[in-house]
Amino acid sequence: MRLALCLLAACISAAAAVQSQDKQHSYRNFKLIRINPENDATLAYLKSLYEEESPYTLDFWQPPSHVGGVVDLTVAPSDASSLIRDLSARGIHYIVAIHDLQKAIETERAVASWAHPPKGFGYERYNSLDEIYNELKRLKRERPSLITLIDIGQTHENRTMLVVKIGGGQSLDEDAPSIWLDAGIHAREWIAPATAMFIVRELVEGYETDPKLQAMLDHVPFYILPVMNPDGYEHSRTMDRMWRKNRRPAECHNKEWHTVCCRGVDLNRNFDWYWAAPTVPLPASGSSSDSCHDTYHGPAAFSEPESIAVRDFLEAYPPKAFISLHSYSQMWLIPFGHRRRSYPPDYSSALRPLAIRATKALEAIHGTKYQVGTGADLMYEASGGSHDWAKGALKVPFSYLIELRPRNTLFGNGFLLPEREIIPVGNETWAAIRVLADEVFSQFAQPFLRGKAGKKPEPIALGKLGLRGTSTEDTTATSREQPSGVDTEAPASVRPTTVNTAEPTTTVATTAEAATVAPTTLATVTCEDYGSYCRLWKVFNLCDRRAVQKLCTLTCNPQCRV
Ligand code: 0X9
Ligand code: ZN
Repeated sequence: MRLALCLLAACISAAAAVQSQDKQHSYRNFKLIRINPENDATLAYLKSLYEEESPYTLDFWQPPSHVGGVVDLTVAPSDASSLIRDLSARGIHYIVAIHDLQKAIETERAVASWAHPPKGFGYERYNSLDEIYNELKRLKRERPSLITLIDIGQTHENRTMLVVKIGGGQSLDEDAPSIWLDAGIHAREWIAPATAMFIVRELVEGYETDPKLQAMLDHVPFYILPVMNPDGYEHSRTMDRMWRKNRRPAECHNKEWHTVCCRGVDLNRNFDWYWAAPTVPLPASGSSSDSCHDTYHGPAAFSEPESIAVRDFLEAYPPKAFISLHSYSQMWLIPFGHRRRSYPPDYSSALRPLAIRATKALEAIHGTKYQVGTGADLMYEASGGSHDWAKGALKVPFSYLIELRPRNTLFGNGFLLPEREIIPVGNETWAAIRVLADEVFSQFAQPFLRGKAGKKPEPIALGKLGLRGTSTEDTTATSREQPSGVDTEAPASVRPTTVNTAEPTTTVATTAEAATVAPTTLATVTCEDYGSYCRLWKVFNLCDRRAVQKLCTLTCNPQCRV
């Protein structure tokens, strides 16, 4: 963690502390140390460096979580030799993955682009916010009926948060099934906005060349927020490559004999899902109350303009799938991440199988392997995350956090993924997201379309739609659902296999899912065609023939039949 310490003797005011950050941060001779904690003592030592005040200037890229879980940390040149001495004295094995972080930063961009930055946007480059927004505006000018740009809010530094809607017509329809994708909630994870832009291009160009994609986008639009933390992203480009948080103005507090002032909130700790909850065992490791910490959760849930803007938009237009792009470690993360062994009721029947299919499609492109599981099981517990909130509070059926390349193996530069990998990452990630989009289309849009086309609609697996009742056609989706309202343990067969999996001893109770998934009676249900635009669950909630006829155009509920 990087602390901005304002020594009383040297500078008294918060302004002075903030000013000290006005110079571009050099990482000359900073080291990236990679450790694979082999025992509890090593883990405890690393946790103490992460959670308590450490004598060294450290920045944890991958915090300590469990024995065998790779820990990446950078250390300032002035502290490197003492830290290394300390590690050696404790018998802790480590590698120096990067000897000069500044050099790695300079080689992250193609040599030519570092020396002579090209003008304008490039899909194979890490672009500035202006370049990204100009590209979105250009696409909109070229295809005004396919693309809608939506300003969803302003940041602390008055930057616009720009969502691009692709497909689904020009108006916003709160009832239409849709897919949300955001990137760049963490400023330094540059591959995420670059991948989001790649997906924008795939959708826009594919609309013209791929009839299946066109049909899908006509009924299931994508809402893409390529840079969720615009202030942080620009700060990371211009001042401090390793900046993570947003740019909330500095908060100062007295600490013994000095004043400490630090800026920024970790937006992925600021959502209202177990916000600021302490982890077990104490003290909190995944979410910090210290404004100087990289995982500072903010003064309250949704205290930040960026998280407020996303919440308000999603509450108005709740999607069927929520995807948040991050880096790094090649993991496809499923809710919930706030506690180990805490899962939504449809974890093993819906969320995980789809994640496995998506990551298989991803692997088929370039052989890139992803781990699948919850962030808490595979990494560390962390509360207040956006994908947990999307699933737990907003009830989005499919919610995921994707940690893109690279994997944290022996080599690999962590957040500094070379520009030459942008296109391969885009291609493989798109293959996975396509699987997800196809699933959303077939579950939430196709049933209506079949009816609309005048064909005899096929019986629908109601359980698959997350509704009461099942069809005789397909009971697999609901047969393993757990009682609603509690977190459940994933069956052993689907538990993450790559983690340290001590047998679960407790089940953590949460307010996870609404009671919409419990199967009731078996019945063959046929659909009546009342049109095309209503969502089935609304029909079911109403279950009033006249209301159904007035509002909705298709129902599969026998009680609502005409
Ligand atoms: O810490 C985060 O917010 C995410 N990792 S990152 O390196 N991109 O910052 C992971 C969050 C996933 N959830 C849990 N690990 N619980
Ligand atoms: Zn991240």
